[in-house]
Amino acid sequence: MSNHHPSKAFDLSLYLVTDAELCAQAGLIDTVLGAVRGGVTMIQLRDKTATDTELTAQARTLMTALQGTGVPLIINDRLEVALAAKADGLHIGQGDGDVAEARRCLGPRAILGLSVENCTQLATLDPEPLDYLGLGPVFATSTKQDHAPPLGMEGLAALATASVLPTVAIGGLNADHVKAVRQAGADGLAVISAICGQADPQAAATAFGQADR
Ligand code: TZP
Ligand code: MG
Repeated sequence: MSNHHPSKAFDLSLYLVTDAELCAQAGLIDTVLGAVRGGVTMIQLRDKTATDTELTAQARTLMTALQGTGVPLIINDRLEVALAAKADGLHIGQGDGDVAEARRCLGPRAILGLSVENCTQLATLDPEPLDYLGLGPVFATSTKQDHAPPLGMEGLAALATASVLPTVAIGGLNADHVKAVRQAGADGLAVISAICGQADPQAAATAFGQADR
């Protein structure tokens, strides 16, 4: 994998981003563990409304639950939470703070990801502190409010091809999109509702692996 910290192993193939509301019924931990049994390779804890204290408690519980699975836990946006919970990494969006500063705080071993929504953002970023890019939204989605204009598969391909970093596609994706996303040149798919919102998160995750052939 062509990142700047070759000792770090991570696999973007199927990247589950959590949503508190969509996970509420099955429970956050059970949703995540089911998804991991179904083949999810990365977890991002994302909750725009929880306090740092609440999110840190959830992150610590998830870190313990994920021990031995080899699946890293990434925290969305909250550097302080990532540090307090000793999570495996942090994912930040455009305007969520300075990437170089985040890297300095987290140290070289943490996985650091950045969301990229268009060619200008890609052309102007410094890849050095980063391990991967999230590219999206590929399609319009109701899961994220006020998202950037959708890229479509062609827009995704343009960004994925131009990126020097590994990439994961996000936004309106489900198991039917596995082939197209791979053909566009992305290393994996990141999903919320295709797994979190489902009655059986393990089966929902498994469907992505079965589509991959
Ligand atoms: N960033 C871009 S789209 C999105 C995020 C967090 C939401 C993806 O949710 P879903 O349900 O997989 O479309
Ligand atoms: Mg953000």
